[in-house]
Amino acid sequence: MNLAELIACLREIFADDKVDCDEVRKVMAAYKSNVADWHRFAKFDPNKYTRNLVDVGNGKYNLMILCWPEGVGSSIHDHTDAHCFVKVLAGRLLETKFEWPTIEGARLKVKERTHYNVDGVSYMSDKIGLHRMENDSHSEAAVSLHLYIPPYTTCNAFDERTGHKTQCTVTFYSKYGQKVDYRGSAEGRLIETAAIEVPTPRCSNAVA
Ligand code: 2CO
Ligand code: FE2
Repeated sequence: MNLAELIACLREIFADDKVDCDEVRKVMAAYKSNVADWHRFAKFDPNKYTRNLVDVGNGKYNLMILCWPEGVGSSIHDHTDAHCFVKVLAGRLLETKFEWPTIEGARLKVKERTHYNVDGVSYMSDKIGLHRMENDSHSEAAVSLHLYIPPYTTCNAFDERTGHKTQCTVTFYSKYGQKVDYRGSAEGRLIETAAIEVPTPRCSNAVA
């Protein structure tokens, strides 16, 4: 299965409104990272992680590629009631899961810390708590594939020491392989658009 075939599978799964998390996880795990599939989406910024949109699945989900320079991590954040699947495509990522804050002003409690290597898949949701993803390597960049169901545009970031919450807007560095220009519009515009070509679904074959 290549990336286009993975997308074909996801679109087939999400033709229905119900999300079967096990099925989604299996499909995400069945795809094996191949740089030839995803390099055109993997656009890095040296100072922050970038979010690069790959597919929106008829508005049901956002599939994106995140690029993590050495030593770069996310804030501690929630996922606005979306299901979140993360698959590592290159390098290694550290996920730290936290409990939701319960005591005002108290330090956030760590639930677990897990490293994910290439092709490892993690699942997260607001039911589980909060998380931070980071590339804690000082010598190797990381790339990951993220699936959010349904898509979201704002989330909350949390201060680790106090649990204090701040709303933030999430944006795309590129869409469909084209860098987004945010000058003059909050939505951003593309210089040109190009969609990924998706083959006829062959989901059952791919997952079997
Ligand atoms: N949720 C973060 C984002 O959408 C990335 S961490 O992995 O879920 O930017
Ligand atoms: Fe996240």
